[in-house]
Amino acid sequence: MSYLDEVLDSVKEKHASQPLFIQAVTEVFETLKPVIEANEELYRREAILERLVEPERQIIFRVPWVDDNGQVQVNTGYRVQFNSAIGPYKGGLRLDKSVNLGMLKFLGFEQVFKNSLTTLPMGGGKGGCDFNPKGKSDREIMKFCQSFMTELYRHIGADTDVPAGDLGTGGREIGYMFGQYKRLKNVYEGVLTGKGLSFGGSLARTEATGYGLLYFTKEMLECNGKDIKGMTATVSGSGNVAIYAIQKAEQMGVKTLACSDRKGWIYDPDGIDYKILKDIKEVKRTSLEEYVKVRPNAKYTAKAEGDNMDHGVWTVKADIALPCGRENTIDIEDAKNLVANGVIAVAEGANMPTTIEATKYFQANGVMFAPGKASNAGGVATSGLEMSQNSERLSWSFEEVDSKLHDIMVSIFHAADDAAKKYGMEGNYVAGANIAGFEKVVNAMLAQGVC
Ligand code: NDP
Ligand code: 2IT
Repeated sequence: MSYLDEVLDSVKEKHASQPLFIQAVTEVFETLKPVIEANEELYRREAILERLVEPERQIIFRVPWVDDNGQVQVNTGYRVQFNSAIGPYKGGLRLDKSVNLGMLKFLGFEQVFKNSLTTLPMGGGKGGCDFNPKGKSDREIMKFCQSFMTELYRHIGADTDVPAGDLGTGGREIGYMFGQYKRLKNVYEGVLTGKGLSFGGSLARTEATGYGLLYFTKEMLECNGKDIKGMTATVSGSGNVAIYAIQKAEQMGVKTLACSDRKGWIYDPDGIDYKILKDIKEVKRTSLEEYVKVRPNAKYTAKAEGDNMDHGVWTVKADIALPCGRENTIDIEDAKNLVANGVIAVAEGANMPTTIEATKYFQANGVMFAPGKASNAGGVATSGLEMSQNSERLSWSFEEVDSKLHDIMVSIFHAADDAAKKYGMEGNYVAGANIAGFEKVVNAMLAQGVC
């Protein structure tokens, strides 16, 4: 049995209860074959793959807090410090009732490769909590964030581990966590990114993931002889990534026809108005149902109770599909619908929103497919730029950060494209991104010895 298959089998056996982690490792390993085969003896002796799939440190802790009724609530908090070969651990904090260790290991594993692709010195990590922010008052969110940080603070630091936002964690939560960190440690440092602009945040960080996704998509289309201007798009999700993807799409002359949230989805034949969307989801924090009240031509469709999928959005005919909600929300049926409707490109704004089967179906049918660890890397890349600004105690202008973000996304596309070509898999950006991300991390690991 090949070294790669041996390690993959052992991951499947050892972590059978972590299906998302197994899925993430499988997708990466399948595409690394040519690189591993070329160096099999060395990698096996150095146990490179075993080390890559084993987080350096996994922290699990109790998060007690008091709700508005005086009731004590208890959640489970996590930080997975996955790999620090190329820099301090870096990655977001997810707040959602579905959070568990396997989910954070999948996200942390992806983050290692993604951060490597950004060209910036950042290792990979991820954290979060099974806390459900939905329906909580502002005070409850603050009390939760303070309790979460009361344990997390001892494990992080500007040169150790720098968390940020992710699904369920935005500027409000980062602000409360930063305040508590400062109180406990008595140090004012760039320990979190995505901070408010008055206390060390970077301009363009809020917009970065969505903007970066479109910069990547435009470059990918251009290099395949297509002009993004005049195209149509569909988007899943309507949170941080989705909102700014829709805004940048509009700036590039792309009309977004549909987007979704947990409860339902909207179709707007005139193109989704991102300002209305932003007000509903970011300011009022309410449901997409509100959108159709102000846009009479738009249509709202409710999802069935408990449905995590975005099937509705993927039935709408469009040139580009941008999954920006959560994992595994484009399955094989959705992929067939999209291909039948003539989709040209699929670019992941979320982490692993497409199943492996659906990804392969897109590739087999000539659809350009941009994997999240490349196409959504603009968020963490701009976090890296926030860290640089914090270190030099300066703030760069919006234009300066945005232009660096643009250049990073273009360079990530070419790194993935070149690596795919080098190993005879032209156009397979999944393989290219995995290989390019892997090579840098592994070279650093080998140089640093057994650790
Ligand atoms: P947000 O919390 O801002 O938005 C998430 C969106 O997804 C919301 O519209 C939410 O619906 C929807 N959603 C969440 N859970 C479900 C579910 N179970 N079923 C259907 N829809 C759901 O998160 P972000 O926009 O920050 O993150 C979105 C994705 O992008 C995640 O995969 C995240 O890991 C990834 N990502 C985020 C980055 C960032 O910088 N924020 C960077 C790179 C990747 P509702 O509005 O109803 O809550
Ligand atoms: O998945 C991701 O890349 C993020 N949630 C952003 C992480 C970060 O550190 O900005």
